Amino acid sequence: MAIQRTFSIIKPDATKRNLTGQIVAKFEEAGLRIVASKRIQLTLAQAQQFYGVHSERPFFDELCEFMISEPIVVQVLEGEDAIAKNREVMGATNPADAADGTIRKEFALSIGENSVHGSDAPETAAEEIAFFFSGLELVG
Ligand code: YYY
Ligand code: MG
Repeated sequence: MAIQRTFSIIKPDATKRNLTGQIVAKFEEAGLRIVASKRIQLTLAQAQQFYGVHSERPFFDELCEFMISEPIVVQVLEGEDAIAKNREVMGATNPADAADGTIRKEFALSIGENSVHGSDAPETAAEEIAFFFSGLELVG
């Protein structure tokens, strides 16, 4: 596997509980490098666009309201097989199903308030990075 970049969000439940540093440490311990990082607060329109693929799902409104409820930290992570590695470090969507040592097992509050987002494929990683960052902000 080659060096990849993936997109990550530290979600409102985690920024609110001051867990940003502990979550970043998990990425770095797994060999993922932070090549871009910023703290922002989404508008409702931005949250709806970002999660547009889920617009027909019953949890969509709640998800978007949650994502705008507090600041988030958006990041680009780089490393060997970064997309899969990040998903591994994150753990399963539902913290009840997440493996020991994963971010969601340790920190997530529920399936909705689950502390982190991570891209699921090369195409979505490229789209999500471009949604939040310009090329000049990516410093490898
Ligand atoms: O990629 P991942 O975040 O692990 O899960 P997705 O299936 O893409 O869902 C995105 C997001 O939606 C999830 O992180 C929480 C929320 N969600 C929910 O609130 N309830 C569900 N049953 C499924 C997902
Ligand atoms: Mg997803």
